[in-house]
Amino acid sequence: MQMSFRWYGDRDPVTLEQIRQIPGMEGIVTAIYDIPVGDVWPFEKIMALKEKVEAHGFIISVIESVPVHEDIKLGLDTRDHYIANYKQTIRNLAKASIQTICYNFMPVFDWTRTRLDAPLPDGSHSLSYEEDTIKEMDPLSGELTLPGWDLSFQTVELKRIMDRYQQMSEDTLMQHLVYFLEQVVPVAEEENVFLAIHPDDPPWSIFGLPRIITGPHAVKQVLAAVDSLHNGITFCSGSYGANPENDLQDILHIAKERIHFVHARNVRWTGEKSFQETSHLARDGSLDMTGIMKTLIHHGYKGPIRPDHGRMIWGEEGRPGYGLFDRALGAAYLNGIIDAVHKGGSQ
Ligand code: DNO
Repeated sequence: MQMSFRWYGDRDPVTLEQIRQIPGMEGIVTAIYDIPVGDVWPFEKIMALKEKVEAHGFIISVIESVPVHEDIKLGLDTRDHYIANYKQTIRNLAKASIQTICYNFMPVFDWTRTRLDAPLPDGSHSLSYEEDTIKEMDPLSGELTLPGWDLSFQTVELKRIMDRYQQMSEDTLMQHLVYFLEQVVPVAEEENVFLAIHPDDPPWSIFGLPRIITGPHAVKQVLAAVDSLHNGITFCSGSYGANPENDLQDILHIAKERIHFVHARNVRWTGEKSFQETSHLARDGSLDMTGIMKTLIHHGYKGPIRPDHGRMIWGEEGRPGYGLFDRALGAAYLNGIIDAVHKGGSQ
């Protein structure tokens, strides 16, 4: 597996120099953050990012994410224009030898939490989600924003988009995803790029919006809809695992060689549709992190993996979920499991 770390570019308080000192780190997961959603990513900008990452001894293992324009998710007439742009971005990334693209198909909001600094018993804090709180929140009020959200919408526009989604069934949203994939996957095949859809986080409907990438059934459906190795998934343990009904081993088996990227993190279920993020250790949360890693290794998974959200520890301040320290501990833990499984029998 290729151990990787997410880096949010020059404005990230975590630097490439720091990431370099985490043992076993090989790849950087990043994106270009100043291109409006839906525009083509210019080749020159991609190369500038690549050169910066490579100057620090890394490769770009994954682009996370090339965002999908809302018009594609809404199935509007204008979608073909944005799909053509997406194809060109795939071609430009391929020309820069970037092979893996992570994306999601969540309407309007990317990952969502209700608290960014929920205390843990050890004095650290982490991200948490409570369904009761979300029910009382108005996403149009601007009271909550998360790092993955596209904040370029004006409230009026956001309201109009949300209204459109309220009338959309999950089947229709799935059809729009399949329409998109039917167009972009052939380009990914031609360019030898692997597309890896990220699950909805949390994996259920929020704010009355349809959400479709929620569990094993959806994974089966998406993979079968466009049956190509280049149409794959991001296996995100923490997103799928937020729902105790999702059998993570089942998803690993269904997707198997079509897993192109892994996000490894643990959560502790705290109630019905509620959870708190913990350290990566299996014993700290509700997910069998060791079992997940073992299955990936037994399946021969060689692709990129990154420690996902960490707690905030040792007084660090930074991007919620994306500090340096706990993600570095997470990487060390994951590498420990990998080494133990690979070399366990050798002495
Ligand atoms: C959150 C991330 C997500 C993810 C996108 C992928 O920490 O896992 O924002 O990057 O959903 O498109």
